[in-house]
Amino acid sequence: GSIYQEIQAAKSENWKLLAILLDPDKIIWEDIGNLIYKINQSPATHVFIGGSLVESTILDDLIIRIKQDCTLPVVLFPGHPSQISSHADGILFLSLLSGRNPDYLAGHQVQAAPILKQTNLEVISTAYLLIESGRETAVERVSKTKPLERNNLDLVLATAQAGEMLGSKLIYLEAGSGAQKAVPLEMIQLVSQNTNIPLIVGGGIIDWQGIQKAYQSGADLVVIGTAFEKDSDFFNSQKKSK
Ligand code: 1GP
Repeated sequence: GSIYQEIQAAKSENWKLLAILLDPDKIIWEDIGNLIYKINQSPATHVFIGGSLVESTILDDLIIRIKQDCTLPVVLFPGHPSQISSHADGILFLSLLSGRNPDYLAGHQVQAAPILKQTNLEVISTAYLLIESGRETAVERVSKTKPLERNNLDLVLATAQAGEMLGSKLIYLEAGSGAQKAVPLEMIQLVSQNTNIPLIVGGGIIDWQGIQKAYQSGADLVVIGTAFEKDSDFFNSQKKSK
């Protein structure tokens, strides 16, 4: 089935999903075989590829290489329309609804649409909400938008619900890569209980307990970037020490 159908099925069956996020700018090419091995050993169900900057030119090569040895769906998580590769399986078609920068609400999407039409990528419309997480994150800096305040739960919920009403298929609550504080659990709970589409949560989750708490609060898919990037044995060591 399609990537989205599988995510929907997981939500309705309460199976939890896990994405490892790889930033092409941070890949050490010499180590790629080992990295893919670790992904295959991990509980990940998806590989997300992206980053706020992505200046690297290895995007196509990286995805081709991953797909040689890894059967997980590869989903683009782009920071810019230049970060599209027809070698992936799908793309999160993000609209940064937490901000008011027209480029990130609709401009980049207009740029990307004709490119995506030339590919077979599964395009998954995603309401992307950046949540305040301590210090400024790359998403905030690059998009020149303000995150939603952590304690303004009403505004976060209204934004997520607006995304659903606009036709988004997923909601992504994002604290930002390497965030000091992850998305608050009560926020995950409020949004998951008051929307009907699958919920992705990521940013600043650094241990197994953080992953489990996000799931228990209602996240359907958790994204792990930095923790795995720093230590490709992350999932092994976490499960043993649990
Ligand atoms: C960032 O949500 C992802 O877009 C992952 O964040 O790098 O903090 O795991 P981390």
